[in-house]
Amino acid sequence: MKVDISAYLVVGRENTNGRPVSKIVEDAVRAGFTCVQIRSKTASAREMIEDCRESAEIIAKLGKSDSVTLVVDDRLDIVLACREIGIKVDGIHVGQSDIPVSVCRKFLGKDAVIGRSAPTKDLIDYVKNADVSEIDYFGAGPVHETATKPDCGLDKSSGKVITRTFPEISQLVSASPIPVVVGGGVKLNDIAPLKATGAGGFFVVSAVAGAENPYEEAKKLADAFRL
Ligand code: TZP
Ligand code: MG
Repeated sequence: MKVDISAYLVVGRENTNGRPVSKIVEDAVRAGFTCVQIRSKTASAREMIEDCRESAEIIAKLGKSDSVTLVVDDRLDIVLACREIGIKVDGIHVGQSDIPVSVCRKFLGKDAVIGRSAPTKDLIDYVKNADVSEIDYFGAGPVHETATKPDCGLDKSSGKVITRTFPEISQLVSASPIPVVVGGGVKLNDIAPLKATGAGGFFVVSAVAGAENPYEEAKKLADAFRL
């Protein structure tokens, strides 16, 4: 599947203020989001499968199964289980300490979408030299420190969170042979400068999943990136 990372929602049960994950997915996709990642560090496997099922069904109901990509963070087992029971999950997003890309690719096949988080340290060198033959896009950030993932950008030696400035993101985008989606604390007023860096898209959790009106917030964000 060809992936459109321009407006990318990351969501799990811990991010929705008690609302169903699939309701947030529905609002975001209706508002023009093109990629959805189910990510939870607290949900059980069965709960994650259920969230994938309901999300895939909603994407299908909106007639967007071929244009909106549904991936799971980290959990190759969940992706495989979904596929086994007929739930359309398109791929996986893995970080630096997760299951190797080559293993994901072997199990998921050539048409799967595989995203990879760029590391915190030596970012530019990494994207220049990384083997990207089996990866569809890089994720990078954070733009701001974020309570959603407090260890994002954490430099273990200094204990400080390293955020990415827009000029750094521009450099990163130019150095990367594949598209880069950028997130971490991203809010509406970050979208214009982010777009100006040449990034392929933005990703958000709380700006949409934590919003009182997720549809309206998602629409503002998606429109801002595209206009
Ligand atoms: N990966 C890097 S930062 C992050 C993830 C999943 C969380 C971003 O959350 P928010 O609420 O958009 O700051
Ligand atoms: Mg991970």
